[in-house]
Amino acid sequence: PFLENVVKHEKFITGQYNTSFIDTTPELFAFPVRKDRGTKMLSYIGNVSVNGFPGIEKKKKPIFENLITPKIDSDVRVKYGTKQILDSKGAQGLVEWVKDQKEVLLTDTTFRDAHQSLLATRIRTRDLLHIAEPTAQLLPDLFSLEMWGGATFDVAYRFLKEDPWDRLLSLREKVPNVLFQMLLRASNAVGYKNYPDNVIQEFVDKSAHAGIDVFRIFDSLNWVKGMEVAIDAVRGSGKIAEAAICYTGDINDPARGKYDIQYYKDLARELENQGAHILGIKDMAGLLKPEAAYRLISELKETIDIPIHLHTHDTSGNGIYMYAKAIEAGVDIVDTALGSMAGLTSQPSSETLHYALEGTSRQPKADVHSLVELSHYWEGVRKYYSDFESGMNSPHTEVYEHEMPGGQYSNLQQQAKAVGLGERWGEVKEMYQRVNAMFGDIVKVTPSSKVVGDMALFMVQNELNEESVLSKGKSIDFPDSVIELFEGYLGQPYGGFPKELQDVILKGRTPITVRPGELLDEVDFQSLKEELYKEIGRPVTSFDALAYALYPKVFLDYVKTVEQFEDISTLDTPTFLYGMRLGEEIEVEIETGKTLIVKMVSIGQPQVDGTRVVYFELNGQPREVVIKDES
Ligand code: 3PY
Ligand code: ZN
Repeated sequence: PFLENVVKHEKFITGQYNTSFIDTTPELFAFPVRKDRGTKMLSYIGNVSVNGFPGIEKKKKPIFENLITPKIDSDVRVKYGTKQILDSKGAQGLVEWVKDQKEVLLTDTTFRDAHQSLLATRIRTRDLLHIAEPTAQLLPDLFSLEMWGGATFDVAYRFLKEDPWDRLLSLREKVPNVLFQMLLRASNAVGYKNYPDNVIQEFVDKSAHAGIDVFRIFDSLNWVKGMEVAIDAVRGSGKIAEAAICYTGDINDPARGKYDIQYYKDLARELENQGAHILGIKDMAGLLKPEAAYRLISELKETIDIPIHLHTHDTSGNGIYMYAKAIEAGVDIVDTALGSMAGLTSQPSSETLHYALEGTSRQPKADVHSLVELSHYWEGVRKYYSDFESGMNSPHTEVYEHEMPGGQYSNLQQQAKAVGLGERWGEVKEMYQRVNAMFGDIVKVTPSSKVVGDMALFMVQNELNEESVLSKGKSIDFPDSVIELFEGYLGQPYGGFPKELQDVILKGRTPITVRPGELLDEVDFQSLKEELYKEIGRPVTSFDALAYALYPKVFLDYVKTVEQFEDISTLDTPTFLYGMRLGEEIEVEIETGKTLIVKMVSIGQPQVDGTRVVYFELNGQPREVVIKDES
C-alpha cells in the first residue's frame, strides 16, 4: 500500500517531488484499513448473485467462452509512435507532422465512443487493461486512441464502481507510444452542465498530467464563446487542442438552410483563430452524407490551415462511403473502431476502411491482420455486456430524421425503460425529432441532446404535444434540464431560443446571455478537499476533489460502495455483472501475487427478515455472508 500511495500521489505523477517528498507527505502512510477484504468481496458476489446487477434483468450467469488475446512478446520495446512526436516536438511539431502524412491517419475509438455507443459505456477498466499492451504493440501507427472522457467518467463511478483516473493512469503505463485522446464537453467538462472556469482549468491540467494528449473540445450548441476557457487551458498545458464543430442538418439540403456550408466555414475560421491545433468535425449522430462530406471537407480545406479530424457514427450504414469521400477531399484523420465494436451507432470499422481504400495512396498504415486479431478479443468482451446492447442490429436510416447522437441512443433507451416507457421507444424517438423542431432546430449533442431527450420522455409520459405545451405550459413543471437550457445555462443556440416557448418555460425568470462561467463562483479546491476529507475520512487527492466538484453525490456513493465491498474492480466481468453459479469456483487476484479462490456453495432460503445466507468457500475455508434479498 505504501508504494501504491507513492505512485498515485499527484506530486509523484506530476514530477513535483524531491528527496524530501516522503518525509513531507504524511498521507503516503495512510493505508486503508483492510477489514477482511475476502468477506467484503463475498458480500458483493453474494449480493449480485441474489439481487442481480442494476440495469440487467435478473438471470442465471451465462457461460462465456475464454477471451482470445493476441500473443505478444512483452519484452519487445513498442515501436515509437505519435506520443513520442508530441513529447519531442511539441503540439505545433505534431501538427506539422500530421500535415506531412500522405496516408489518412486513424483514431481508434474502441476504448471510448464505441462502447459508449453500443454498450451504454459499461466496459470496465479490467477489460481495457487486458488488451492495452497488445494494442500498443500491434497498432503503433495510430494517430490516437480515444479512451477517456465523454460519458466514461461518470459511468465509471456511478455504475462500474471504479475510479476513471485509475483507468487513465494504468492504461498510460501500458501504452507509452500512442497519443491518448479524450472528449471534453468544453465548459461542461465531462458533465451535463456548465462548471466554473477554474474547475475546467483544473480538470484539463490534471487530465493532461495523468496522460491525456489530445483534447477534443466541443460545445453542445456550437457556441464558440463556451469553448474559450477549455481551448486556452489545453493550449496552456502543452497538449493538443482539437476544437470541434458538431455537425447537424444537411449542407446539401436547401430545406435545412439554418446549418448551411457558410455556417460551418465561419465556425471553422473562428475556431482556428481561437487557437485550435486541429479542427474536429464531430458528426455525433452520423448525419453527414457522402457528397456533403466531400463538399464540406473540400471547402474547409480551402478555408483553414490546420488539419481536419473527422468523427462519425455508422448508424445509417453510410459511414465507410462517407469516409471514402472525405478522404478523397483530403481529410487528415478519421475515427474508426475495431470491427467487432464497429458499425451501427458506433464508428465505422477500421478493417473495412482498410479494404475500402485498397489501391489508393491514402490507405491507412495500420496492419490489417493486427486489427483483426485485436477485434477477436473484443468480440468476446462484447458478449459480457450484451445486456446493455440497444437491440439495434441493422442500419437505421431513420437517424437522418430523428438526428439522435450515436452515444445517446442506448442511454436514452435505458432512461426510457427506467421510467416505464420501454414499450413506447418508437414514440420517444419520434417525439425527440418534434422536440428539436420546437426548440428551434438546435445542435443535439451532450448535454443539449440530453435536454431534448428529457423533454421527449416528459412529453410522452404526460401525453403532451406542441400545442398543449404552449397552452398549458404555465401550469406545467418542466424538467430542470429544460429550464436550465432555456435560461441560457448551457450557452446560446445559433439563432436564439424560440421566444414563446422560452416564456412558457421560464415563467417570468430572466434568461442570461453571457457565458455562464462568468456568473458561477470559482470552486475553492482547498476547502473542498477539507470538506471531502471530513466526509470520507481518508486522504483526498486532487483527482478525488475534481470528481467531487463535478459529481458530488455520485462520487460519495462510489466511495461508500468501495468501503462496503472494497476490491470489486479485480473481479472478472462475468462475476461482476452476474455473480456466481452454484458450485462454480473462480480465482480473484486481489493484488499482484495474491489470489483468492472463491467457491459458491449454496444460497439459503429467504428468512423472515428478508435476508438470505449465502455459503462460500474462500481458499478452502467455509464462509457465509448475509444478503438482503431485494426481490
Ligand atoms: C459525449 O459527449 O459523451 C458524446 O459522445 C457526444 O457525442
Ligand atoms: Zn461520437
